[in-house]
Amino acid sequence: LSQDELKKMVGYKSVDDYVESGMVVGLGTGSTAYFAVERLGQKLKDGELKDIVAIPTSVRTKEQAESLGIPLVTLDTHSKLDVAIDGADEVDPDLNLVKGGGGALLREKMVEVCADKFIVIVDESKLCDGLGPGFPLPVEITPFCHEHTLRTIASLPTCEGCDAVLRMGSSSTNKPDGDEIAVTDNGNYIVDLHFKEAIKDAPAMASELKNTVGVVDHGLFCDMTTAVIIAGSDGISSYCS
Ligand code: DER
Repeated sequence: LSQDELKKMVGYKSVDDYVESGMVVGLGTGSTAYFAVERLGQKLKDGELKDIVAIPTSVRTKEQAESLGIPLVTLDTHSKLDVAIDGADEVDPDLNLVKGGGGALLREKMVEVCADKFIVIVDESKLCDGLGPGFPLPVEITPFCHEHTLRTIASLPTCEGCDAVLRMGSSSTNKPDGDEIAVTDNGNYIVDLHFKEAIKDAPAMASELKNTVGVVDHGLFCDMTTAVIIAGSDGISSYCS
């Protein structure tokens, strides 16, 4: 099975297993969440699901959902969701996550902290023993004095030894494909923190980052995951926190 087929398997299964008619659903961002959004649109269209409203976590998910006719609302009118479904860049054994590879971490976290259930959908390549080395940790920062903020982050005790890199090109990929600074949906910049060793204390790093003036939020999603659905070459497995 190709990686895309694995992503489609878990994207579809997450909707089949966790979304019921009448729910308020958070829609994640990225190539795996794309399939969950596709499945939701399909089931609304064929009448299997009714009376769903959804909250997108990025402009591109909003556009995909609109193209599928999924009714959309915001947290301003629906600040409690039944379920949110999203991908991740890394999942550790405690189901803590690194997210933000697609540049959508702020809206994702805002939506996903409001969901009764947060379902993470990944292919097996995202599993790791410790967060960090496998995928750089995205940190969303304000554009004002961003070089100063980048240096401040790099010198934080919990981030010691990291290589802090300003994300260039499009914010949705950390492949620098241009000489422009990447800008998020919220008009902010992203610094990607490259670690050589596994992050020892993710919650401590999370709070230190959050308490740094100029940092808007970061891609550590700790103690948020309800269940992770994993597609691997030997089929689908899921783990609950
Ligand atoms: O940017 C994000 O947080 C995405 O959800 C990312 O973590 C997963 O994207 P993928 O499903 O395209 O790998």
